[in-house]
Amino acid sequence: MSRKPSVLITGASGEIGHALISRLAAGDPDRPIVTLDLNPLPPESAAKVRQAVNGSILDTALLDGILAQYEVDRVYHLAALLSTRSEFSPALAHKVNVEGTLNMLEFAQKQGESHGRPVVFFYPSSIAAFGLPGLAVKAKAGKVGEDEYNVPTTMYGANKLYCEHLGRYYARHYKQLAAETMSGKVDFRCIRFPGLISAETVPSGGTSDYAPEMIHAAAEGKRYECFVRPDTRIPFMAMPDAVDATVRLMEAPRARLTRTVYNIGAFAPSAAEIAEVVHAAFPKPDIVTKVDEKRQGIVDSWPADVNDSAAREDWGHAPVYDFRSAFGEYLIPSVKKRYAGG
Ligand code: AKB
Repeated sequence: MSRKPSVLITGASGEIGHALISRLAAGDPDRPIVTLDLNPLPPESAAKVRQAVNGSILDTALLDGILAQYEVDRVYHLAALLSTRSEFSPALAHKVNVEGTLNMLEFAQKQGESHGRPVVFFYPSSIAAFGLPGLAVKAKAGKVGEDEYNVPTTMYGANKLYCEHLGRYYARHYKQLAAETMSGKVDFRCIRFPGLISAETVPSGGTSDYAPEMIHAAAEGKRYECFVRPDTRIPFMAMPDAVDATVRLMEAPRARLTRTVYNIGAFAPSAAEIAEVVHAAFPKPDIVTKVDEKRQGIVDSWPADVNDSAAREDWGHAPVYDFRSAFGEYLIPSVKKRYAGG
């Protein structure tokens, strides 16, 4: 039980959650962190949180229990099924990605009504919310703006795009016909993440995972069959920059924000360029191309890069890592250490 202003992180055992917990615990040690995930938190993360709740965002009774125990005014809703996994289980993806997000928005609304302050709600959307109709259009489109090509071809992308609108509804139009104004309790803020590459966690269920999978396989001395063509290009970001952008957006003064949904970018290498860096960093990596045409089709519908000028102007998005430094200074040294038992 804590009536101190607290943070709730869903999906905290995932790729972003692992890095976010460390950042929030170090940056604001007096704000209790509560996590909710189907999977247990790794011990190093569990040591940094007030309570690690094992359960589902679909369990509204569990959410009501957290509501009664804590005074939450920050929500980082990270729980989701990623794009590849969602294509194998689209109905489950909709339940988790959409109904689960609705549950979390209702949770935030109730919390805001209870303690009277807005609940700042972070929602990670994705470049999967875009849908470019073909490679010629993708090449010509270059850096795509937030409001362009919003025609996703995956269940995950459709889920993310819809939840962007759901969050805007809760923030600005919730129960707009009620006698008393009910909106304004949820301060919804959203980033469309590019492919994220972490040195700390191994990716699971994403279609952009070829980049981190290639690095981790090389570090383990395993063969890697890259499922996209060498010319395939989408935006990527090192996980520390993704977490920095998340915290910057969440801490930005509301008055600075001109949008609820922001693109962010850092670097946009081709699969061949990634393989070249991995070849230079590891002894004899065994990387071969074995295109999975169906997964290739998904990645080809995503933009080659994104226009993130609004994020840079409104709340100072400024990634530290470019392509070379992301691999040379963060990923490769950390992944080598991870598999060397270091
Ligand atoms: C995925 O590949 O599904 C995710 C994403 C691009 O949002 N990493």
